[in-house]
Amino acid sequence: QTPRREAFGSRNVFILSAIGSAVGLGNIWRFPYVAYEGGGGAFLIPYLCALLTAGIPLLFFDYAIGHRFRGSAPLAFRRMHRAAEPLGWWQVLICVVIAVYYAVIIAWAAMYTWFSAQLTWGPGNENDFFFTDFLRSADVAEVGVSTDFVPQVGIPLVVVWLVVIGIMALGVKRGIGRANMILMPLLTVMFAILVVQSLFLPGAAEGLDAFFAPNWEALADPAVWASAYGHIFFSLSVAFGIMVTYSSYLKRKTDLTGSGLVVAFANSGFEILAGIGVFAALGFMAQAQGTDVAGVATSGIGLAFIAFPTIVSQAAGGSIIGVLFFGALVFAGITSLISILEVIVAALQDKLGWGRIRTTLTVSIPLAVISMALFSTTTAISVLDTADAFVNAFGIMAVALVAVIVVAWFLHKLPTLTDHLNRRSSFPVGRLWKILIGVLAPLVLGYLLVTGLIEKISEPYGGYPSWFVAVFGWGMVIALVIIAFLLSALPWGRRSHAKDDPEYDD
Ligand code: LEU
Repeated sequence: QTPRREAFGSRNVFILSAIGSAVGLGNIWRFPYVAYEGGGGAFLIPYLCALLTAGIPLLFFDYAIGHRFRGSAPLAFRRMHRAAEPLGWWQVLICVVIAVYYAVIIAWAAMYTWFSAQLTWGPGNENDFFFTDFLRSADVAEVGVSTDFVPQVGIPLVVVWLVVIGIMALGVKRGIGRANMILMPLLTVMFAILVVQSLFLPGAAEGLDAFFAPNWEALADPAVWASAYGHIFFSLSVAFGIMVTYSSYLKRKTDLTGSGLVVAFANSGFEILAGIGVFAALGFMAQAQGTDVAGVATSGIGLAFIAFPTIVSQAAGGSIIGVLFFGALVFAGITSLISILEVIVAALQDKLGWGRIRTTLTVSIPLAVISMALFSTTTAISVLDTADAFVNAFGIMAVALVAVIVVAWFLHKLPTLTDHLNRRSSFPVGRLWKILIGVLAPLVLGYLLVTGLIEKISEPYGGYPSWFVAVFGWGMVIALVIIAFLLSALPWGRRSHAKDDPEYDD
């Protein structure tokens, strides 16, 4: 007897969990700088275009697939058409790559929450502390991929894995749903306090000026539009299985598009709030260092682990800012990481018909080991940076492109999905949605893929040695596709969910 498919406790828990997935590191450390660099206030235009013409339509697309075909990504695509199963596994494997590095950043942030409380890095020493004392960074060009274990990274990483394994093992309702019910309100409160506190820092107004001042010329630059579209997929967690999986746990009679709009706008709201908080703090940092905001603005690792510690050292009440900021990264990160892992767990559960705990352990332990092996060592940062760049540019974008083309043009499923969305939904979709998914999305994604390809071929990524980029960049993204086909070729377990979900027929 196949176990019954799990479900979220209610639509609200689903919405909160979907927001939990969407709101993550991307919102906090990527968006503010993408917006600033892409024209400040003027960036709102490409951003809204990307959200309305690609982000939200693809979110509906994922929801419709997961909810109509009631399965993890491989199962849902397989139910659409047997030959489409590899698409699902490709999405699962993208999540495997993201999971192993996403966990590491959460572990760093957890340590920095602690460091902030006592300014462990020693004011003025933030940069050296991060690279030399904390990560013990070595250069891949000199040492290759190192196996030297760095305990101050490895130990919190084990803790992060134990926490998420615990949540995952409890299942969709008691684990994922409940974790989001607790962490999301907490995150919102912490973040709100952080933003308000940043606004009172001296120099905050200059930071906000820099963030919002519109540079209209940026709109003529195709790269700005590309960055808006590129950002939105990662930020909304669309196109790599997460929303397919989560929506498969929703009751049959659910308003899908209404939920999607709530999730999308909550995610954007959070993003803009993060921009305000981050730039207010950067304004303070610029003033304290006697330079302008342009001189200190940055994103990603540089923002979180160098600029923010500097702000924490210099601001009055800096430790509180640090604890709130890094604590927010940890909470936002965990609720995203569990959604990434659920894609993998659900896929295996469906394919093999295994129980929750057995599947969770089978998935998580190897992932935890890989993540430890690659990222608790002195060359962590190069591997992480390369894997992130390539999986975004050629994993997420590529699978999204192939999925919309296959579903729209080869399987002709858009009418089925439209009907499904419109059955219960408060916001009807129609011709426009089909055009956005079937025509505009392929064009935009195709453009992004080609420009990304040209850029990454024309100069070696990140200045790393070419053997290194060949393995962790190109090799990795190509391996994902090959393994996806191999996994699809494996037979479905006797107790798998392939055929017999009574709720699937409708
Ligand atoms: N949407 C998440 C973020 O913005 C990432 C995703 C991979 C879960 O960080």
